[in-house]
Amino acid sequence: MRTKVAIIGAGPAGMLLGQLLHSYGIENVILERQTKDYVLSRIRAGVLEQGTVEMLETLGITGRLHAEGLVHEGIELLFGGQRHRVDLTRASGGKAVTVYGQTEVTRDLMDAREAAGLTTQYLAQDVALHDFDGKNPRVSYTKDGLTHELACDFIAGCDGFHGVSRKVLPSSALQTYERVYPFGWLGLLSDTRPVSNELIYTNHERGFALCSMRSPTRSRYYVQCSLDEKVEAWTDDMFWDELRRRLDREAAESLITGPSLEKSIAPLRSFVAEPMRFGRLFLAGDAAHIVPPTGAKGLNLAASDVHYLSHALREFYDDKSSAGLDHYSATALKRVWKAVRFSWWMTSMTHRFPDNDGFATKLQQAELDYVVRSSAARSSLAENYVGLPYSFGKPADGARE
Ligand code: RFL
Ligand code: PHB
Repeated sequence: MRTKVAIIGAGPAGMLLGQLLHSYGIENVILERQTKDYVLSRIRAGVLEQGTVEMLETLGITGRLHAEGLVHEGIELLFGGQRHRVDLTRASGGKAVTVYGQTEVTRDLMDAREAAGLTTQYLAQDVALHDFDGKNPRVSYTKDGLTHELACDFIAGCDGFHGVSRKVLPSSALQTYERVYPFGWLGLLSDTRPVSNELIYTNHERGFALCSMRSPTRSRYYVQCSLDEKVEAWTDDMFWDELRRRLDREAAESLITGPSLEKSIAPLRSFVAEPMRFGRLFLAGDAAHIVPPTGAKGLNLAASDVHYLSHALREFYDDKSSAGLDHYSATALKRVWKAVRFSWWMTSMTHRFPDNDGFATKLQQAELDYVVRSSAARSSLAENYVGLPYSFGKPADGARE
């Protein structure tokens, strides 16, 4: 089999890249290790930047997103027992975010791909990348006991943090940067009415909590937990009690509880691998970088990476120019690092660290108070939360978006 771009991974990065390339007439094949249902069962992101929504709009697949997604013009910060609203739209000059689950984005992309008759190989095992440092890369994999080979012009490694694409690179070719946080998030999904119309990010002495949602009847809540905790040890009642303790009185009293549809623990980490290109292999999304979910940036970064990469590939095929591909890594990393900074800042300001002393706690309180009282600080939070423009920080050396 032969294609132009072999995409490893059918998460948001791979599926979105596949559709963008298809819209430019660039043939591609997606290889995914898991089944379609497995990919769709992972409850992850919930907040889409306006730029991500606009990208999906250009693909003509936002019918369900606009019908079911919830446009949010603000978030609430809860600290010192009081909630403070940050008006994102006012502070960002008119922008907003859309609450629409990652599972739904992926499903819409999968449906569009199927409708267009494009090839996705699910249950592709033992995926291996070959000759990506030359002009004729190949990807081999096994399926149903048979070995297959896919010849291509380029490989896009969109296989997440634990995928193979980054791992095939010699360690001398990559510089990695990492911060592992000493806590995780315990998340619970339930068919209950959300406690508030907007998201509540909470700094509490017992730890961070987040009240989010998927729809007017489906809630997503998180509480900070320690890394050695086991999800099985948390009954639903224990979760609801812990969440209630971290909320203000009004929210605690109006919190509607119910059986969990899903419960899981996610560790928090910042990680960046540089560069995001090695010969004809390009990394995108979680394969190249991870951010803690506090800033709601992971999926949105996957989207901006594939925006840059799809433009660069279009330029290669249409204009016979490699300039966009040559600048892909530098251009994408500029935006990645700003999201790494924002996610680290949101995490630092809202979580309880094991070594938090009185000084660190006072600084957090001062930071939160500053954010809600200073219009400059609110604007800074808002412009990052709704998503920095894709051209932000364009390299001065003429690198293209
Ligand atoms: P994914 O989603 O991990 O998809 C990678 C795909 O590659 C497949 N794969 C392989 N396929 C073939 N061969 C191999 N050897 C393979 N190895 C792996 C996998 O099966 C999978 O299908 O990466 P991608 O596409 O880069 O997307 C990244 C996002 O999923 C991630 O950044 C977000 O979920 C992060 N995130 C959030 N992002 C946001 O923008 N807004 C949010 O509100 C938000 N909330 C969150 C989050 C992540 C969370 N967790 C669980 C880490 C909340 C949480 C709790
Ligand atoms: C979610 O709804 O899962 C969610 C929302 C905002 C975040 C992280 C996760 O910052």
